[in-house]
Amino acid sequence: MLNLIIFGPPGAGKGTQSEKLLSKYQLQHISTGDLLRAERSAGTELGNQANEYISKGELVPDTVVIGMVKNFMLSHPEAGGFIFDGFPRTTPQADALDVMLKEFQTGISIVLGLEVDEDELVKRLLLRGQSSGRADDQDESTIRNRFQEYQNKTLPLQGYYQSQGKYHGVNGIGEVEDIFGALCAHIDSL
Ligand code: B4P
Repeated sequence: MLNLIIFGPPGAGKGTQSEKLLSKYQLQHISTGDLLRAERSAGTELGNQANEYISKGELVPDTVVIGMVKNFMLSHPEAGGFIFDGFPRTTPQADALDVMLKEFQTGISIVLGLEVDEDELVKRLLLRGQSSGRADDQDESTIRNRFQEYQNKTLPLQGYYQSQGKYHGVNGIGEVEDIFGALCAHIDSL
């Protein structure tokens, strides 16, 4: 079973590259950002709760996100592998993911980190904000807050996976196809 984490700061291209990877490797896609936005569009209590955090550029509480991922995995027992996009984002989420995958008698195969500098990220997110309607992409101070959250809570996971020999960083600036090629080269060398 191939289980990969696509890792990186907000706007690094996790969603963009996940779409390409999941069709090439026949994986089940879990994007916590997409799941949270779907809950919000459906007007569920979880979605309304999550929106309070997302609109301020803060991470949604671990218990909410972990429960959502667990439900998603349990409802896809046929999956040949998962691509985790935007999850885990904190150490408790990473610990919970290890436990969940053990229950599936599997584990994380590889962590692919998209490395992009902050100025480029701000440009990308503001540009997406013009067309996506995503409020968290439209205000620069909310975007900066997302980076702060990333630095404080998510970046430490890079070391967590490096110490397990699973982290591989890739330059996330350039043509989407070239970045995809670099990610595939790491997967194919497993
Ligand atoms: P997410 O939906 O995960 O979004 P993201 O980090 O903003 O974007 P991503 O990296 O996927 O970028 P994309 O490919 O779209 O999170 C949103 C919010 O949900 C979080 O802030 C948080 O509040 C909450 N949340 C989600 N998961 C959570 C968790 N586990 N725990 C707690 N809270 C959670 O690319 C961005 C833009 O760049 C696009 O417009 C794209 O077209 C462009 N782009 C991509 N690749 C490019 C390239 N090579 N060159 C130029 N542009 C490129």
